Amino acid sequence: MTKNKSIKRTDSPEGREYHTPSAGIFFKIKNLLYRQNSPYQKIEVFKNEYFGNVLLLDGLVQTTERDEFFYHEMLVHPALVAHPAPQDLLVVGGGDGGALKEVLRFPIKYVCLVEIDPQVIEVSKKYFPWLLPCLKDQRTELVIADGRKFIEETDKRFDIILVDSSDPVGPSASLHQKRFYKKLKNCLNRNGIVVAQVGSPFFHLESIKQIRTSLKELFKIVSFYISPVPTYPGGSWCFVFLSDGIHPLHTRRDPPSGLNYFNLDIHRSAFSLPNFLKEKLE
Ligand code: AG3
Repeated sequence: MTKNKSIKRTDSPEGREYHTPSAGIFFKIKNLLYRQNSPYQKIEVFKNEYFGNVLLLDGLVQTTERDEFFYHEMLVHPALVAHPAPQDLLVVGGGDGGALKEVLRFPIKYVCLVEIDPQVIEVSKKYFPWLLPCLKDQRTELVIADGRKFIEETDKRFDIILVDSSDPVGPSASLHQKRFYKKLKNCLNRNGIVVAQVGSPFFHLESIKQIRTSLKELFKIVSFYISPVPTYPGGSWCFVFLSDGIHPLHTRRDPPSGLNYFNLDIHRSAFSLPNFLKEKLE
C-alpha cells in the first residue's frame, strides 16, 4: 500500500487525530496515563470518560477499551469460522493484545504474537487488562521482532496469519507491501488464510485499490470485507481475506459465545460491499 497523504501524524496534545487536514476525531483527556517516544513511535495512553483507556501510536487511534471489540472480533473471527481446522496462528503487530484475546477464545494449539515495539507491550499490559492473561496463556508465544524480518526468517508454518498493523506510515509501512504478503504466503500451511486490515474504505480507497491488484497476483481468493469501528477514520474499516483454497463464505463452525459484535449473519453481510467500494474492488 502506498503512503496515504491524507493521514497526518500529530502530537495529539488534546487527544486529536486528524483524518484530513480539516476534520478528525477528538477525545477529552480525563487523565494522561502515558506519553513517550519509543525508538519506533510516539506512544500515548489516556483515559476518556466515555471510551475508557485509549491507545494512540504516532497520533493514530489504535484501540479503546469501549469499542475495541468491533475491530478485534472482525479481524479474527471471519478466518477462524472459515478455516477447516485452525491450530497454529500468527498475529503480526497488535501488541495491545486485542486480536490475541480473540484468537485465544478458540481451542487452538499455538499462537505467536510478533510485535516490533516492546514498549507497546509494556504499556498495554498496564492499561489494557486483557493482555496480561493472554500472555500467560500456555498457547501464546510472544516474539519481539520486526514482523517483516520474522516472516522472512521463520521456518514455522501457520494455518491463519492475522496482520494487525497500523496505517501505512511509520513502523507499519513495510507491512502494507506486496513483498510482505508474498513472504506471508510462504509461511502458510495448506488451506491457510491471511487476514489483514487495509484501512478506511472512505479515506484510503486508492491504496486499497492498489494493494488489491498486487494481492490478486498472489492469492486465488482475495475478498474484502468491512466493519464499523466507531473511533477509526470514517467509522468503518476494511479488511482483506486471502487464501488459495478457502472461501470465506463457506463457514465450518459457530463462533465462540460471548462476542459483542461478530456472528454468522454479520460474517455473511460483512462481505457485501457498498457500491462505491464494489465498483473499485470487483
Ligand atoms: N491496528 C489498526 C489501526 C488503524 C487505525 N488507524 C487510524 N486510527 N488512523 C489497530 C491495532 C489494534 N490492535
